[in-house]
Amino acid sequence: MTDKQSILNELENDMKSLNQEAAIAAARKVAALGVSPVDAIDALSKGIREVGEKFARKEMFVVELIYAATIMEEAVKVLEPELKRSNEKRHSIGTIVLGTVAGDIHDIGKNLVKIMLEAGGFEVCDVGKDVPTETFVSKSNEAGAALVGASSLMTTTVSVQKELVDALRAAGIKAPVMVGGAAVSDEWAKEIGAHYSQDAGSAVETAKHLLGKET
Ligand code: B1M
Repeated sequence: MTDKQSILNELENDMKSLNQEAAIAAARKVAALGVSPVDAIDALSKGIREVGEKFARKEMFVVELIYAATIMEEAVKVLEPELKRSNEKRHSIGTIVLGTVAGDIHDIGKNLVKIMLEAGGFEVCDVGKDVPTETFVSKSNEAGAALVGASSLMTTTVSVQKELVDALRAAGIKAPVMVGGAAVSDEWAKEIGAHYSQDAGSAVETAKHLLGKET
């Protein structure tokens, strides 16, 4: 196995076993080994999703879920400078208002999407997590959003994305809406008049495509 593959396996396994110290140490080796920070985040994401599955099977407690989130946040902090360096920053392509919908406090994925969009040349107005629909609408107006991005991780909060699309249109805001998050699908996005993006990398491609800014 190559050094690159073994560091990715290490990151995934450190997350699964909730070993913060080892995960941070492995994240620090990523740049030196020439491993893509995006691949490193994918490996951590695989690990944290397995933690989520164990939680769903009642094999882990919520406190362990919280700890996994802390490990993810700390490891992303280590990887973030390299992530930004690996993408050339150009002039702003447009402003994106981005947040996690009301009732949902999951923001790790949304924060990764933000990092990638900024690195891809967008200006991001991050409205945060558990954001009331009215705040999305007012911030979109204020910022002159070219695109609105809404994340949702739970089956119980995806319906808020529809509420958001409807509220934006009712307020006369025509900006396209991009949706994503573990509980979202392409079918759902189409059903509510939005556009689906599966991960942080493809969010940049989708945003550029929606704004007609493909290179
Ligand atoms: Co929670 N949680 N959680 N949780 N959590 C899930 C989502 C769950 C699936 C776990 C499970 O049971 N298997 C489950 C939801 C079940 C359902 O759908 N109904 C769940 C639950 C139930 C809960 C609580 C209710 C638990 C409780 O308190 N009893 C509670 C929710 C409270 C609330 O929101 N009101 C809760 C809390 C938490 C923590 C606080 C402990 C923590 C979040 C910390 C944080 O975000 N700051 C947490 C975590 C870590 C998870 C799991 C394990 C991992 C989520 C994550 O960070 N993934 C998650 C399991 C899972 O997702 N399978 C789970 C890594 C991240 C990089 O991926 O967020 O999918 P993701 O983002 C990706 C893509 O989806 C995409 O790009 C990202 C990067 O590639 N993407 C977009 C995301 N947003 C996008 C937007 C876009 C485009 C792409 O355009 C705008």
